[in-house]
Amino acid sequence: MFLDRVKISIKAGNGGNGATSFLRNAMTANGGPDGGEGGNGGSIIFKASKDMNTLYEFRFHKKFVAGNGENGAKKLQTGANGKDLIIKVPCGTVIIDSESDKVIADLFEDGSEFVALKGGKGGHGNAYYKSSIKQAPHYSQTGEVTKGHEVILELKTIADVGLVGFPNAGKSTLLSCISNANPKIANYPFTTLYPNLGVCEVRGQTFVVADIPGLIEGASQGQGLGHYFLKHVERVRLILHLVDISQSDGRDFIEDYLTINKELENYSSELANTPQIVVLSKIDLIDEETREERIERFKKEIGIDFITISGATYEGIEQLKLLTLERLSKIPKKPPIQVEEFNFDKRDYESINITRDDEGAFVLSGGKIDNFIRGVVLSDTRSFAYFQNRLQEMGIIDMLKQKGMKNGDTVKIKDIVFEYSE
Ligand SMILES: Nc1nc2c(ncn2[C@@H]2O[C@H](COP(=O)(O)OP(=O)(O)OP(=O)(O)O)[C@@H](O)[C@H]2O)c(=O)[nH]1
Ligand SMILES: [Mg+2]
Repeated sequence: MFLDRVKISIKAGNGGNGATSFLRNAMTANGGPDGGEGGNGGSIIFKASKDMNTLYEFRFHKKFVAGNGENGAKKLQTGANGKDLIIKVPCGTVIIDSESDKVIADLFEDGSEFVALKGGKGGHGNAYYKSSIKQAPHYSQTGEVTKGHEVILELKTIADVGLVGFPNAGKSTLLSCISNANPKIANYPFTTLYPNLGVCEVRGQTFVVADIPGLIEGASQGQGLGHYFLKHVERVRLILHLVDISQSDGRDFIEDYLTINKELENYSSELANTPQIVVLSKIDLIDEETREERIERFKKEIGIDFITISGATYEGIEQLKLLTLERLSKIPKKPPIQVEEFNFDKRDYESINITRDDEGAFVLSGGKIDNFIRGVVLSDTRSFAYFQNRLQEMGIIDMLKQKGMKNGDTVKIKDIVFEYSE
């Protein structure tokens, strides 16, 4: 079974909590703070692998969660970092953010990596907060909790050459003649159900050929299997357009040629503009006279260069390989899709917003506030005093005053509600 588009969910690991702890042993009755740092969460990383050629592995496995960071502990023990999760995908996998439909990565080269989600930061332990004026902080910071996201993986095959044509035109036969691939060949349409890749070697050089399932009229609109697979032709540099000149399926070969080109055009102008070599196939099935007559017709009605081959007698195969190599040498490789840097959770550590609620209370929100509040465990009056000091230091009290806060006004920060007093 071939699978080339799948939606999966990913989540980076949470950061571990920092610890609140004080050194106590036989020698020290009242030691300093020794709560260690929380470990960072693991990241979600995609990695391209040439050993995979479908997304089949994602058929049942759709949820990917990286390891959480461990909590810090006493004696300044730092929590272990969560394990990164490396998700292997075939080369040519495009990663799309499901919510915005934006392409966020194109894993083109074998071994290339993309960090989709960074693990949550570990929280600071109380030892971190020790200072000359604050000898015994009674608070620590919780780890950053990460959010899950959905992404679509879409495989867009990477090959130098794509074999395109009607079903039964002889594409798979040609692939088996020119490359190491062993595709299924049969005398019925739609034998090939997914792209097969083969490596063709000519004069010490190689190129990759993709055999694409047969196209029919309306393929670009979803007829047959075509539309499904046209995306696998998007990245080829050169199309070998196979046309069954023997007309073994009873259609007119010139009509076939025009129909396929129209489908490529309907799909995208880029496909229509991809260089082609027209390959008139199955010449062994017609006598010389018919052959000449049809070739003349093609020259007259279409008037572009072509090559004739037979996958049965191998006539023309060597010439086709050489011509393909020669043409490829003049066509630059297609680059990966250019993507802007994408950040799922644009981590905002800077913003501070002040609004008033229905009761007139001052409500604080924003990234800087969220990050700050992570550090607040209001377990005792000392940590509340620290909290107030920090509000002062961060300039938040001044900002609130500018917005009209006076003695006795209520201030809300997430779950914390207090009355301001000078
Ligand atoms: N005599 C002769 N038969 C051929 C030639 N090329 C292909 N065939 C036969 O034509 C039939 C179809 O060939 P395939 O290579 O499977 O055709 P295809 O284009 O891959 O077809 P789909 O995968 O269905 O799109 C098979 O029976 C082949 O043996 C040829 O050059 N000469
Ligand atoms: Mg085939």
